Amino acid sequence: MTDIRTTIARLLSNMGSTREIQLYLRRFSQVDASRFAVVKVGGAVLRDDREALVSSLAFLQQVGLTPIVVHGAGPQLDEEMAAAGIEKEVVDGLRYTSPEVLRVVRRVSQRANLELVEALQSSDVRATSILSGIFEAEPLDPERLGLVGHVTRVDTAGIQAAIGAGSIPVIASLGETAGGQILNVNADWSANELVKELQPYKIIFLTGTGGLLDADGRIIESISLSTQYAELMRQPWLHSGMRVKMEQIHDLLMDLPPTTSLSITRPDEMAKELFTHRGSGTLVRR
Ligand code: X2W
Repeated sequence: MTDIRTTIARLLSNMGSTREIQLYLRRFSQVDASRFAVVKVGGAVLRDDREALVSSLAFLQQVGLTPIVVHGAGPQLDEEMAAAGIEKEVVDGLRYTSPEVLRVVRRVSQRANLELVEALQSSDVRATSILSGIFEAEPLDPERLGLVGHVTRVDTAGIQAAIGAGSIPVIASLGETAGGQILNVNADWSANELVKELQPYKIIFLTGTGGLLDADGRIIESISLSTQYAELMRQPWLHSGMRVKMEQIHDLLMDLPPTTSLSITRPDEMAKELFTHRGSGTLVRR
């Protein structure tokens, strides 16, 4: 059973008083509860950090801030494909998806999803598995990428139903065409499309590194896009994966109300990021 007191004790050890946490709770209680936060969970976090993930999601639900979870399963797909002897091909950072790869994608995404939902439920956290019906998609470039999709429409009905029942929606990153063809969608992309549709108060990206790292491997605490983005993009140490991610974050935040912020953090630091001034991880604002 996940213990709310453990999380609060850990928060307090970072603050010294309950004033800060009360301040944030008060602020968050004014936010529309059906769209408090979209939390994107990378496959590596699901695999390596599930206990902390479950306890931090449980904490949010226990204080009445039901998060909306969308997850990937990239490393699990790599492993499963290697075990099946299927060669991985990456085109423009996306996994070439043949019908054979798609079968693995469906199986592995579903398994990763159910494992998280079951872990939440066995910690007495209400959670709803959502494997389809959210992301309408179309093939992006069938010749070069096979069955990779980009999201064309987001249907939030299933999410709202779960939230209304106090249950954490846990959404796999699979798209579906109007004709019913399942497509493989990059989980950062599906999270971004969900964010554009729902316009949540907070966007949280949970990664293994726990933030954007500078040239010395230290976490950059905050980035103001309007004053620091151009400079950041000039840095030679910003490796290509993170560069693409930052470009996407930039475009996303520019499309949203200026009060929206995005945090890149680790599961065990998520409550600290949300409820303390000092935070943790990297906070990105317009
Ligand atoms: C991704 C979907 C999984 C994903 C893939 O096949 O790896 C495409 O590349 P992470 O763990 O969040 O990276 N899709 C089209 O994005 O998982």
